[in-house]
Amino acid sequence: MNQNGRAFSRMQRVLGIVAMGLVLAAPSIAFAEETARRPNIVIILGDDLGFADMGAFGSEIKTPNLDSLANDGVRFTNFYTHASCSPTRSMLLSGVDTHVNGLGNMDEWIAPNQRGIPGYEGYLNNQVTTLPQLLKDAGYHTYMVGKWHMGKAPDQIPAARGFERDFSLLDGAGSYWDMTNFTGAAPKSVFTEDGRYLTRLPDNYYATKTYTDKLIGFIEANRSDGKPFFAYVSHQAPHDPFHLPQEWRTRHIGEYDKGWDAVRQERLKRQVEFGIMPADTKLAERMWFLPDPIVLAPAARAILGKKMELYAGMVENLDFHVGRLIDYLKKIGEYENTVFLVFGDNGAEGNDLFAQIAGKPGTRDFLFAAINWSQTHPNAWGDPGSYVSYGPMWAQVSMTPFSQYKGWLAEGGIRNALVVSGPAVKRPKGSINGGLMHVADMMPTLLEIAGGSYPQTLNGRALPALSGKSWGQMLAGQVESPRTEQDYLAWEIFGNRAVRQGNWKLRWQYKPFGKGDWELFNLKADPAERNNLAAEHPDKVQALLALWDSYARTNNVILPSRSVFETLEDVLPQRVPDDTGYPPLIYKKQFVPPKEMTADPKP
Ligand SMILES: [Ca+2]
Repeated sequence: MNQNGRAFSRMQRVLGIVAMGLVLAAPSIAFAEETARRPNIVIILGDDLGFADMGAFGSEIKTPNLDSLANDGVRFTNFYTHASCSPTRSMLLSGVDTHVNGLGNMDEWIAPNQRGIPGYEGYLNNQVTTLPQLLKDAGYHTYMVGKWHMGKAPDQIPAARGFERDFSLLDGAGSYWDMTNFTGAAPKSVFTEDGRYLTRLPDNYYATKTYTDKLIGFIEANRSDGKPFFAYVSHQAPHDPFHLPQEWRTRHIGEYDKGWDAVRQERLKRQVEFGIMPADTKLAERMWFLPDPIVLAPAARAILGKKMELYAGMVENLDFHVGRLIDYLKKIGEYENTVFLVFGDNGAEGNDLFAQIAGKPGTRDFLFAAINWSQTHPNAWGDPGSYVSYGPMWAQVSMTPFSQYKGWLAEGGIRNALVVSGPAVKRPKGSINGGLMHVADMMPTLLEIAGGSYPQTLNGRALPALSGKSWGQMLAGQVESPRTEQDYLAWEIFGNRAVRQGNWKLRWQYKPFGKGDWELFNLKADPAERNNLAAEHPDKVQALLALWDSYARTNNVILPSRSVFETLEDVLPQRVPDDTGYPPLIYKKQFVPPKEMTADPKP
């Protein structure tokens, strides 16, 4: 670019800054006086990455690059997503509640009574606009790599929703090595590159590596024009199937044979040392249908441990490629001027997706899996054609110290680790904050950082109000939370419901993960949701119920007539009744006769 061009683009930036001043009454993220350049924004999303999976959040998994962002920024411990992939992503990119933006239910699980109703389209609908669109309007380059999961039709793909460049997997999951997907009806994953549907994948494709290569290429191609960029790095990793190159499979051999309880205890100990969890935190109950690992034979523990070895490898490989991106940004001098946001999109995956799809012998999809997902030998785990996930025991480890996992509205389904770093963050480097935050807050926060604005109308139609709150003042260190004690958050997915206000949370879940009734928890005293206080605090239950009703009315929540979880009670073993002492059978202690009446057998 010549000198005149540079001067012109500088003038555009100044004009953008002036525009921001008009739009935002009191912008708390003041970049204007410090630097003439607006920061780049990089969102690094780990698919099904758990709260406790980064080293900086207590994991033994080695994530030096993600940890370096945590050390340069702030770790947030009260950050909420939704309980599954596309609902979280829809709020991230629209800033609007799922029941309004089209992901009132996941496309894969829309109930009969939700079909055809606005807000339940199963893709990001046209009632909302998107963060990349508004950032593009504000003068940013907008790039996306990785998983989209919010629609496949030409008007629903990343290129149609504000991304200038993209390399995207449109499906919710699939092979990391090729285009193989999961069902006979939809056997191939669908990819786009710059708005064109791909006929095949690039040579030497491996999802995490290729996404990173593509993104670096996008940034490199435009970097001489001086415009800031927004990159949505929506990694497929570490979502199952655990597919990873050979050299990443063997870094933790035998390390998990000690079993899930021991690893959870170790992670909690580190979380307490770091100050992520309070010193008196107790672990959530081990799910009642899981064995105590010490009762398992060594071979069984080794084979279950190997699944966690592969998961750890997936996370470490993800971290490695994040490190490549960081190194590249440092090399071109953009690292210091980049805001990073790192988080997982929902709780770790403890459900058996593969069994849900292909678990029933005699079905079409069982046959499809037998042909396309046949590499079942442990030595082939990680290869194309293998399908490994790690089960509820290790998902609980990933969500230490919380209860339950992905799909549910217990903390293990919706609370995740968040790191924010970069020029917008004025809090001490490496510090930890417990403010109450939500993924829908990212839209107003990032618009504030970028000097963009949220319009009231789109093509003459009113846009729905943003449901989140900007973190501007909090990142600047002026307040400890974007929310007051009166503000509340609420969720609904698959018929499960929850609301949180202050330290209190009210939750309704299907049996047997819930009671099929409202349960009340004090998350400050009991983050692992061990003690249901509903009977002791009926007034609090009523107050929170009123908030949930208000949320449901405002957002047109339609409880599903069918749920993925509705028959789970018939599938899982019965929970030992809470009422201790019943049935007497399992509480009868060993009868010990009076010692003086005992004798050895007669010869
Ligand atoms: Ca996910």
